[in-house]
Amino acid sequence: MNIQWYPGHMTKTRRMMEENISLVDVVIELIDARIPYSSKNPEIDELAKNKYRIIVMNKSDLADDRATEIWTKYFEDKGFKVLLTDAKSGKGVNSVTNMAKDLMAEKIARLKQKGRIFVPVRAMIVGIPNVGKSTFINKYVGKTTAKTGDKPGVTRGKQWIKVKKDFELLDTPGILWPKFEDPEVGLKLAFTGAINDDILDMETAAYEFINLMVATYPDRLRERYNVEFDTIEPVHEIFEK
Ligand SMILES: Nc1nc2c(ncn2[C@@H]2O[C@H](COP(=O)(O)OP(=O)(O)OP(=O)(O)O)[C@@H](O)[C@H]2O)c(=O)[nH]1
Ligand SMILES: [Mg+2]
Repeated sequence: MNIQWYPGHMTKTRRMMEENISLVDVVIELIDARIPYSSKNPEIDELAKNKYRIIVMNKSDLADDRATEIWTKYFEDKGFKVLLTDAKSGKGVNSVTNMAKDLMAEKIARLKQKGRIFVPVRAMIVGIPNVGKSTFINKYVGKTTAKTGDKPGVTRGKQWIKVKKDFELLDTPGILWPKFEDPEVGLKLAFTGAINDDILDMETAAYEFINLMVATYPDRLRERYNVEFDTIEPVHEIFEK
């Protein structure tokens, strides 16, 4: 099954990001801790070159801790600052302030030396649809300022949010990229809710999902749906159950 989803509003968002990138020092990219590779938009690196970078592995409450540890190291080795969060409960969210300020420390000191008294930190929050950007911002700010929802495409248009006197965040709509070279990437984005259900053949997607779960976390599938099956059973039989 080959899934591609790149509606027009994503092109528009990308353009908006390019227009606003010069206003920010830090780019905070939220990825889904369950699918760190598939949820990292390869176009962000180009957009955010020359910016301070933070990768937030959100939904870490739903991910496999051991895998999360390995991926954290992977991104740190590539030079990113990495933060693990559960934006729903708020766990880890507040650490982003110090992380951003640490990254900015040298620049702030340099500007202050030149006589600037007030140096605000401005950051852009980016990420795939439904990854939790608006939930993250709401927890961070401590009140509901950004609209959230259990489907992709809730945020429309940009929104500046003043967190503190010296910290501002730009919330953006989720975007994907024009082509998923690897079909597995499209599938994993669909399984985790980054792709609009309307364009999916649900039965085929379910078969693919069962295949993946049987090969990786069969016990979680048994628990979640309260079914018994053997991992060598044909997928349609597990589906029927
Ligand atoms: N379990 C869990 N759920 C989360 C977490 N963060 C967000 N969610 C849920 O994920 C869904 C999407 O959250 P949003 O904040 O609307 O996501 P978004 O990235 O702003 O989505 P778009 O605006 O559509 O791009 C909501 O149902 C949230 O409650 C998390 O860390 N853990
Ligand atoms: Mg949003």
